[in-house]
Amino acid sequence: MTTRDDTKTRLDALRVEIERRNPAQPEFHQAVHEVLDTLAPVLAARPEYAEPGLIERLCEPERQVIFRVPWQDDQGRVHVNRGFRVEFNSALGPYKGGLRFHPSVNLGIIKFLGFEQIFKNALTGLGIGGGKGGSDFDPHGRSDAEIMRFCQSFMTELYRHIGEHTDVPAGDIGVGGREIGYLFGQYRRITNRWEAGVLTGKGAGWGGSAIRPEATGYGSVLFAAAMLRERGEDLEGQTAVVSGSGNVAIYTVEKLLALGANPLTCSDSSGYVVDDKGIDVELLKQIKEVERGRISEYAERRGASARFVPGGRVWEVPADVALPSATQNELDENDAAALVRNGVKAVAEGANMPTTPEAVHLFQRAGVAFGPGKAANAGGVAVSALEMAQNHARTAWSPTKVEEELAHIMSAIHTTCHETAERYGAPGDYVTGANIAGFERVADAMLAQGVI
Ligand code: NDP
Ligand code: 2IT
Repeated sequence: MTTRDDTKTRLDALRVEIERRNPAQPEFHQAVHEVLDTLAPVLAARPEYAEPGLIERLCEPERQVIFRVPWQDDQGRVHVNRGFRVEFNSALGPYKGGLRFHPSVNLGIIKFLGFEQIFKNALTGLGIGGGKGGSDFDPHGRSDAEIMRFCQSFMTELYRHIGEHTDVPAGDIGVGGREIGYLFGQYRRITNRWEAGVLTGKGAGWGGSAIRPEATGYGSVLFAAAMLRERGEDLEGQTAVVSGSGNVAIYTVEKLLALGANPLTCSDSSGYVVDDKGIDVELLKQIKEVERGRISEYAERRGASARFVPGGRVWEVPADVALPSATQNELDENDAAALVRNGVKAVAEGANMPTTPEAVHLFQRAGVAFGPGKAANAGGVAVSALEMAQNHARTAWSPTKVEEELAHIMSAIHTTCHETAERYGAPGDYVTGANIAGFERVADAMLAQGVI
């Protein structure tokens, strides 16, 4: 019989082996460790999951593509970026996951994101596998024409690896509706196919789903509300700190306001704004979505209630709820200690892996409800899967219908994580609940489909 000690020894050995075979990929190691650290109870209880090679297969991408992306700027200078697509696991459906354009992108970052995506996508209950891609291209300060040429060059290679039944990319940092438009145009041109389901996050008039832009932020607020409700509290009337000011942060702020909470902050890589009256979401959208400006402009235009703190971190602002919605490892142990000191009750990760492992443990020890990204931010990819369903049926659902579906999916994810954590002896631990519940679904499919 396999004991928990045997399982732990095996998982520890696997961690060491994964570090050895994937050198210089700290974010990938971090994401894998976080999952492996929580699997011992399920491997001990369900011997079929301890089958040799299952976890090893899960931690090795099915396919990794790296390619050159040459493009010309407006002055005619040639730039060479690197493109990535990591097709991690397709046991549950076509690879599904976003594209990130940011100078920090490298293979390790894309692998961490693709690995997380497997479990997140499993938690949605929909038929989507896990993948991720992107480029070290920096879109900041680039003209529309430069962005278009870059996207066209990127798709000129990527098109041969994707397809509605194979791999379906979407947006992430630096990739929103504009970029998806240019990518889709080039795919259509090269393939001469109107294959709407090859990308999600498309425009409303040409195959996009209602509520896809809003879905990640709305979903993470719904997840925070569900965690609070579990503790007999209501989100209404609570103050919130939100980081980031991109797609996820904007619709997090919008949903907080809609549910009667008070979002006090948002940020970008230059610093943060705090607004004593609560963030004005229309002004935020104007500056960030329409003008593509900097967050300091919000404080300049908002008046006396708001100020800009250059270089600061939103976590120093006291609040009841925290929603990190910018990037990985943006909330460390010191930030967590400050939030706990100031009485934070719940943290829901809108971003992927924004909280360092030390900070997660600190929240859990302090009894703060902690919703990991693979559960809390799954609303975005869930509505992407609904977009694929609409494309397949050549139909378009109303915003009301999509929003109802999203609310239903987020509530089901919360319940699944909560119940799974309890079942495996970790009540209230949403990290364990999310990892085990996602793992069970993928592992069952992998076992049924044989050693491939
Ligand atoms: P956007 O590009 O729209 O916005 C990103 C925001 O985060 C910007 O405010 C940006 O500031 C800030 N940011 C990015 N990188 C850094 C950094 N290294 N340091 C400081 N600030 C940074 O991206 P999204 O809102 O789409 O994505 C935010 C997070 O949510 C990511 O972790 C993403 O993986 C995750 N996510 C996104 C989903 C989606 O559907 N879009 C779905 C699920 C998760 P600046 O402009 O100054 O760089
Ligand atoms: O991290 C994520 O879940 C996303 N960036 C969204 C992926 C998607 O396919 O919609």
